Amino acid sequence: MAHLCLLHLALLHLLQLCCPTGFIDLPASVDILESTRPRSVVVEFRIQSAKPDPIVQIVSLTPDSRVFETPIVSRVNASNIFTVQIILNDSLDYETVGLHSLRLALVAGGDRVERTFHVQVIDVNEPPQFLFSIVAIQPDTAKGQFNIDGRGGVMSSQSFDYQNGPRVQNISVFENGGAGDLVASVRANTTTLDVQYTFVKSYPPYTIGREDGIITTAFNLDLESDRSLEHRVLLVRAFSVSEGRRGTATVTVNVLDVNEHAPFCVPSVFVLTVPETTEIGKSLGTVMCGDIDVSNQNVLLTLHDNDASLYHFRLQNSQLQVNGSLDYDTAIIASNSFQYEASILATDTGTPPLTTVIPIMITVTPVNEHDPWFVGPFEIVVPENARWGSVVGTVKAEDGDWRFDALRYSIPGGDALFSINPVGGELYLKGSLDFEEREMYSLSVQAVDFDQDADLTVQRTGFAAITIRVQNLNDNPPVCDPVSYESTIFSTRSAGLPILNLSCTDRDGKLLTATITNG
Ligand SMILES: *[C@@H]1O[C@H](CO)[C@@H](O)[C@H](O)[C@H]1NC(C)=O
Ligand SMILES: *[C@@H]1O[C@H](CO)[C@@H](O)[C@H](O)[C@H]1NC(C)=O
Ligand SMILES: *[C@@H]1O[C@H](CO)[C@@H](O)[C@H](O)[C@H]1NC(C)=O
Ligand SMILES: *[C@@H]1O[C@H](CO)[C@@H](O)[C@H](O)[C@H]1NC(C)=O
Ligand SMILES: [Ca+2]
Repeated sequence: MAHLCLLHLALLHLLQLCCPTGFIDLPASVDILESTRPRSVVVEFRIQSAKPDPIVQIVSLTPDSRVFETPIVSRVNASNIFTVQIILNDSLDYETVGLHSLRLALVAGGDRVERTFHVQVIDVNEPPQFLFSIVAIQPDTAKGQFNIDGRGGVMSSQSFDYQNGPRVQNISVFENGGAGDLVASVRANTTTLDVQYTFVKSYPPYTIGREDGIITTAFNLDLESDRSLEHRVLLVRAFSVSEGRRGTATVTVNVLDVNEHAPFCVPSVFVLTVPETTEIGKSLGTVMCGDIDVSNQNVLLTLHDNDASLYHFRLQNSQLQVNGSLDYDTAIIASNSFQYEASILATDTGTPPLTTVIPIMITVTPVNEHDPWFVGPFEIVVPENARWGSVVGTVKAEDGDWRFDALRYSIPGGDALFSINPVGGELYLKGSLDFEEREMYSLSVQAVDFDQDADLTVQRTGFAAITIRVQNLNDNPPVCDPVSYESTIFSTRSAGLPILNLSCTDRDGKLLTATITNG
């Protein structure tokens, strides 16, 4: 029983404790001379693994580079011990990166163990280093003076000494220059002919000419499709195999936005029909604008009127509102098919700014707002001999609604003696007048408007009382009593005695005079 138990423990030990997967003697860090040649072994350490094919990966490397090759794992003997070598892939440069931190993962079957490992680069003073100068090839446009059509590199033309001068060159290029656009030229200050230029690591947007050190864009750099292009730090290395020397320069490339896109707005046009009585402050809609360009996404909205629409609209927080009473009833608006025209300009903040125009076309519909009113005459004098059918006068009414003359005249209930022309307002006599019978008539007339409202059944009426005065004419002869008189008087009749008292009247009521026409 005790033996069995021991055996059992030993098995357990073999299975679980004997050979856990792990790093055996990986140091926390190693020091390595900056002058160490590529292909040299940086570190060799052991791992153990129960599984036959362990692999060791560099999970991450800070700073990111390709300085190290993929670790090489080899089996030592029949045991579970393996050796791992990390080999230098490229030359080191203390001035660029002094410390590389590697995160290593040992993966064996389902097991995974991670460790961090540091490579400390030891500075080797190995003058003369290359002296680099960076020279602008494109027009030497001074910073801040670039403009939209003068595409091209903008940079300091100051050269720098790798050892003593500024370590970073700041280059600016405009976006959308296409593939192959010149960015900068890096040149090693040496007479050696076999200088070659490379990027320390790959920067997909850029390529560098191996022989000439000319950095160009690998594809069209469009900030609108990739914002991260805005700033990129490029490490450029030059090396001479014959001289066994090298140097590194840091080039910061800034991609400047070009204002290529005018703002886009919704709605892109306002076409509305509203009643002329639409109240002030009423919203006609809200404009929403955006801009694709990365550097000028603010959009300013301004309202532009014309003479007819001046002050009638306003913009309040992107909302188009009625600002002044709209009117259907003016000749100006009628001449423009009852349409108010204005526009909203949406302007971005680019240099130079780009603008999108949002046309506004607001058609007003009529509302019958006013009763017609009579302007006179309100008193008409008609000679009593006016003939049947003659025009005794013309009344006139007006209206505040367009069209102002869209009126029809009538006499409510009709009249026995007068009629009116519905269109012209002429009053006709349809009987005869006699001052002696009736001196005055009071006539009620009305004017009814039409076509002054979007709803054609909406009509309004104005009334007036017209006084018609009959003008007296001398149309009746005097009437005397007696009509004839015959009498015999004595010749001795004394003078001065009355013979006859004539009583005469005249219906026209004039002062009468009598004269003896003969005898
Ligand atoms: C296998 O290698 C390890 C490490 O070098 C060593 O300790 C061990 O004795 C070797 N085993 C045999 C069987 O050679
Ligand atoms: C480099 O240039 C860009 C664009 O002109 C500017 O925004 C940035 O501040 C500059 N950086 C340095 C370090 O001069
Ligand atoms: C190039 O190097 C020489 C000496 O090595 C130095 O005198 C010269 O100023 C350098 N030129 C530039 C442009 O840095
Ligand atoms: C709106 O109307 C007021 C007067 O009522 C005027 O002072 C103002 O300028 C108008 N606004 C616009 C944008 O036309
Ligand atoms: Ca009216």
